[in-house]
Amino acid sequence: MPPRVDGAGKNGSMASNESGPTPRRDFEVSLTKPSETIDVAEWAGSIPQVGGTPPHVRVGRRWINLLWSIPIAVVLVVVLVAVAKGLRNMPSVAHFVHRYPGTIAPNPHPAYLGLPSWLRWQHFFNLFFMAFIIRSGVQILADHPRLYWTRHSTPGREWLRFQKPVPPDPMWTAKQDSVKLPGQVGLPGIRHSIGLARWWHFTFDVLFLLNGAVFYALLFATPQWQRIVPTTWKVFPSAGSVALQYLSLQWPYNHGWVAYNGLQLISYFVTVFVAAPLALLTGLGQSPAVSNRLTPISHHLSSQVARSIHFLVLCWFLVFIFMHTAMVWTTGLLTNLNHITLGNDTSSWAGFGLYVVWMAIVVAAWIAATPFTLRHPRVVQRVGATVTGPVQGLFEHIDPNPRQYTEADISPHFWLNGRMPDSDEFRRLVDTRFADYRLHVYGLVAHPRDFTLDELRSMPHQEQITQHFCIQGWSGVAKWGGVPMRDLLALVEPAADARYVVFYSFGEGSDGGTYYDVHPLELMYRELSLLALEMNGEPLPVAHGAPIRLRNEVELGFKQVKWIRAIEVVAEFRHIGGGHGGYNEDHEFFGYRQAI
Ligand SMILES: Nc1nc2c(c(=O)[nH]1)N[C@H]1C(S)=C(S)[C@@H](COP(=O)(O)O)O[C@H]1N2
Ligand SMILES: [Mo]
Repeated sequence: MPPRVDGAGKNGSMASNESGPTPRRDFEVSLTKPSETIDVAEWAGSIPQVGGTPPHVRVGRRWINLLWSIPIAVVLVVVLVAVAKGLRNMPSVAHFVHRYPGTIAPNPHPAYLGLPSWLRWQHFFNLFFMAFIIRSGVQILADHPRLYWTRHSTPGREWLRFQKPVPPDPMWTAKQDSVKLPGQVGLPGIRHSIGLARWWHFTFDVLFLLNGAVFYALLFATPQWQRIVPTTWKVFPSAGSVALQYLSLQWPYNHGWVAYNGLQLISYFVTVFVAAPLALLTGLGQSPAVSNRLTPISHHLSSQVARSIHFLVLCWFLVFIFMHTAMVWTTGLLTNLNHITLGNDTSSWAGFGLYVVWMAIVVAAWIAATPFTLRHPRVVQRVGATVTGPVQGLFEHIDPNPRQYTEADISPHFWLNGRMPDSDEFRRLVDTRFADYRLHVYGLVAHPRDFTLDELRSMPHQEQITQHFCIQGWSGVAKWGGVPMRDLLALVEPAADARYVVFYSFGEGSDGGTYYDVHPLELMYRELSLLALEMNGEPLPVAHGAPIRLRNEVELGFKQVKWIRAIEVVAEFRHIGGGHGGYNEDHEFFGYRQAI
């Protein structure tokens, strides 16, 4: 559809346009209103609900199906049990177990006994939050079901995948690479639902972290910390002895009311003081704003390494939850449940009753979460943005260092994403090497103007080697060359009430209607905010956004609009498209601010 050139704008920003030489071009008419509920058949451009593969791990050039680990683990356990049973018949081992029975009992001061009510409540909240963090986390992984140890995301070089090898098709996009999870595993459980999954993940992360902060504080304000912080080296032989006792199928005596055994001590300590903080750090390590700023760290521990470790932390939590629950059930279920629910040391059924209620709440919320998300995605988006928006906003203001990467860091493969423009107008522009291309810059500016590519090429030129972070999880380093946004803005002079900049594309989004995205004007003056005309020293390839794409290095990939046809400066964006600040924000419930 040709742009409207009649100046009949609907955002009331006419005043500053009329003074300019170029008539106002209203690209808003080609925007579409998004749906407010999710119809799975039409979701994300009717993406087919196709699943992935069993996990495969790469060893050198070979890919091994991890389902093999199940029979291997069974055989291993049988062998270990046999070995443990044999060992326990040896006098020296019997002596060792006698010397280190498992629990290093502290002074049984009354303050050490049992679990106080704050701890029992926090345990429940923790369990509830973790359930949703894990579910939504797995959903996020499914949007790019590959893990890497380098920042490059090169197909074939991943160490783990839940997807077939990347097909040789040069136009294969990251969106096509996403997989569907079984509905009750992922949250929301449909393909390419990462925008919504992230809101669940981040919202419950904040709750989990607040709960954890209170837990840390109260733990050390009371003697409770002594339950899970080892204070003697004896914890190691004790843990070994306990492991041997379990493996020989003779359970050690359970002193849980008074103190934990060595194995429990170590696993609780690692979970609370290693795994949980590591989850937070590796989560933040995937943020473009954080990673681009903390280059001394992120140069080695790139966002992909952070993502891989984040996944391994998930594995730790899953194993921990499984073992923990198995132990609760097999080492005196009723007493154990009374400890953690009612805080008494009896074997009545009351604690079991409360446990059933707890679990019923978790299961009910688990079952309701997907239907709720599909019916009220806008609510999920709004709540998520309210809870985590302030943090995201804060991260935008960690100024990234320019040119932190070198030519040697440039990624051999840069994934493609998005839907190529397919209009005749664009095809003609490509055929004529964009000779008739004009970049329309208008809105709340003193001097609205159309730029030819040659004019843009003759403007101040900047090069930057930066890392691109797709919301889906892949990343890539490239050298971008072009016109700094601050130089373009200096020419058109935004009005005093200008606050946002809208980038309109030649391309459509996956549900049809023009792809666009909104950025705060303030971020456009950053050193690295660039209209890129070149990629890796060559004219920008069409697939990567020719003739022009945006670079704003503190934000995720979907905000880097490709195939830019117009830039509008506005005071607010509620009236543009669906009003949420961009195409993916409108249609796929992403966040307008995505510095994480
Ligand atoms: N016009 C337009 N721009 C777009 C998109 C799109 O779909 N349409 N996708 C975005 C997303 S999700 C990403 S990750 C990057 C991908 O850029 P690349 O294809 O150069 O890797 O472009 C962004 N810009
Ligand atoms: Mo993306």
